[in-house]
Amino acid sequence: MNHERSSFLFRQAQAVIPGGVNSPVRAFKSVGADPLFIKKGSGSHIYDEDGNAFIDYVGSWGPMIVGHCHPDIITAVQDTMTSGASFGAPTERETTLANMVIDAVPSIEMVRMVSSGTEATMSAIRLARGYTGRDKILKFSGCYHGHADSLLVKAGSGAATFGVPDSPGVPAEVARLTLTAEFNSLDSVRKLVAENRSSIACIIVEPVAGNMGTVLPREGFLEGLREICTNEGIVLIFDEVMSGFRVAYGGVQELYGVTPDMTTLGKIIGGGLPVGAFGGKREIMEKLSPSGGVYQAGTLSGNPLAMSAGIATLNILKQPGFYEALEEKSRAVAEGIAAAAGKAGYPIYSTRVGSMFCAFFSKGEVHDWPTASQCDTKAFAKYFLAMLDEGVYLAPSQFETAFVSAAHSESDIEKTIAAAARCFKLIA
Ligand code: KE4
Repeated sequence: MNHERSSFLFRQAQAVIPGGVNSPVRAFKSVGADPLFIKKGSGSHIYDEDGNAFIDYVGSWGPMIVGHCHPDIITAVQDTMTSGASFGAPTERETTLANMVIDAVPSIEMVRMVSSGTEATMSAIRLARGYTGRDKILKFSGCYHGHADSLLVKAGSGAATFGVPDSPGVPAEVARLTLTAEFNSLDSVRKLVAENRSSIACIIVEPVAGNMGTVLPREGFLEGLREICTNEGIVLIFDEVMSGFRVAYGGVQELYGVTPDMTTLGKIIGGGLPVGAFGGKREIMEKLSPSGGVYQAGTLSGNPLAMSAGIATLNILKQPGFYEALEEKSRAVAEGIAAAAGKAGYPIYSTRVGSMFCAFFSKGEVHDWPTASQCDTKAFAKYFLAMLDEGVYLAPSQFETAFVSAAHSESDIEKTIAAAARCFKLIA
């Protein structure tokens, strides 16, 4: 497959954009290849600058759940554009989308729009700190919540319970306030809570983890977090930037029946335009400026274009049968790939929740970061590049999630499974 123009464009980009990309994971570093420059998308496909076509399982890392260039979204954005992209003043569309989010997400009584998932989680943490008067936060290894300083933190080594920076530029003093537990380990949470009693403002978790590959919560894990937070006066934040409106219209909290105090959203609610949101109990949200003292702001927050794309997207998602049809396609492709791997003599550990799925190159079960990090990333890279040659565009990292859209056809899924069968044979 010819990638000449993409490589030429990548070199041009590298001269003026750090690493040649505006977000690191796009650089294909962990798979050892130049990234493809995408010219256009349509439905379940994307087309690169060399004219190659790909069945797309990245979907812009989650937003494109209805597929690329959906006519309803194009019309909504075009119509809005003719009356103005942004005013920096309230518009009715913001209230319309707010009401749609409130109607959909069990935990949300009030919601604030922002422009990215990072802004949503950063703001939710500040609000939890302002609401509780506490400074520490608790997150989980392997979970990613965007790049705010407090969240680019890993567990301190040895007995140290305080966090250490996970990136240069994050001050040690900031990192010390972030505690890190193990996903699916309530014991690790209880230990940190006991050692930091009455000083933890919030626990933030991806209720279905999507940033170490797709890792499911074990039975009782989310319920246990809910109980700990209720008993300790800790704000429970579900970071559903990826899973919100993805695994169900009401997200993981609808699917698993566990209601957090706050929820962060992004991706799908913007329909491909920049939107993030954080919402929750009225008594917490009313602490936010200008009704309360916790400051948060944004020039383009809730801008009409992004709101119209989000409204159009959610209007498609709430159609009867949308998630049932997506569930069927997602089951077929995830199970088909796993079966192909087994048949080729290269068993993988396959996970899926709704239209989020992952093939872990691991012989054992994956239920947290320590088990996910044992995967054979070299074998994954070979598989990824072989699938790319077959016209299947997966996330360029073992530690990401694949997404199915409503636009994926039966033929797309059959082609994907057949391609996987050939690729697993190559690497077995
Ligand atoms: P953004 O700031 O990238 O909009 O959202 C950050 C974020 C927050 N919470 C969760 C659960 C997320 O998955 C994300 C972003 N996800 C990554 C994909 N692993 C975005 C891709 C990228 O970084 O380019």
